[in-house]
Amino acid sequence: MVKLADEDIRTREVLDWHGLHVCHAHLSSCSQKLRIFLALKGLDWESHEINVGRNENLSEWYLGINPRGLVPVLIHDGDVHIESNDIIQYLDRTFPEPRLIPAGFEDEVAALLEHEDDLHLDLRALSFRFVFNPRGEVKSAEELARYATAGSGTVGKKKDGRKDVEIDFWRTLNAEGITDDVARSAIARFRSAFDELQERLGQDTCLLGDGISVLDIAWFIYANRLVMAGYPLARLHPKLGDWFEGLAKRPEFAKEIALPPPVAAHFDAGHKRDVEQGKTLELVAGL
Ligand SMILES: N[C@@H](CCC(=O)N[C@@H](CS)C(=O)NCC(=O)O)C(=O)O
Repeated sequence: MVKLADEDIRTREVLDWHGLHVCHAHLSSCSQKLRIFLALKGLDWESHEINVGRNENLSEWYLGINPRGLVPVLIHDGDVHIESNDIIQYLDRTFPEPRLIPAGFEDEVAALLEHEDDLHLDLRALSFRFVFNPRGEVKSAEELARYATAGSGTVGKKKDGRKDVEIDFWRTLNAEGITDDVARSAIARFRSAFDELQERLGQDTCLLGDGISVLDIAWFIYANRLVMAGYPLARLHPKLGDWFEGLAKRPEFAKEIALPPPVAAHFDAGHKRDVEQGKTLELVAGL
């Protein structure tokens, strides 16, 4: 559980925020996961939208809330919680009805969510290569310099190394983009994770039996992003494809994956260019 210590937090106003407040971003996969979770829980929360496209997450103000500069963040009665999977587990314990982590499965779910989080930079790499179609440099050298120095730089009072990993990702993206080799390795890791999930699904409708759990929410969002990137989910993992289609019809899920028309048009333009250049995800990975 990653609840920040008092000295980690520089933006002191949040200590006075009562109730549930969420700092989140529209197309962020971790934010989508948390918003679906909150909707299924029926919890009311106050929204603080952070525009990561404009790098608002790298501002002094936001780094004063989350020293890692990442979304989402939960502020519950002045306590600041970071890391989407920790936030979800915390909320499920704190507001147990309806349970989205079945009793007795807490440790197994925690381990499986950790596996999901381990693939997060792979998801980001594939998103930048095959979905987002960025216009120019995503984060300037100046913004990255501010990222390096703003905020306390500590989590739980200890110097935190996560920000360096993030900065390294953005510098590499600026310098060389997402290469075919990086894309292929990421796709291979997702393919093997999806094979495991399909096995886990067996004849059930959800990943932990027949009721929706946080695992369905988390993997649905990843599967959706991979499908957007052009990964042939239904062809390579037919049962998982059915599971995905079933969840996509539910209103809480459908709402999160709907794209505003201008965003969809921008993503389509990138995909069209990849098709013309013979550089779609399927062709790059030889699927
Ligand atoms: N392990 C973190 C990952 C959070 C993360 O990487 N969030 C992304 C959005 S999904 C982000 O904040 N990216 C910052 C950026 O794009 O500048 C979590 O689960 O909360």
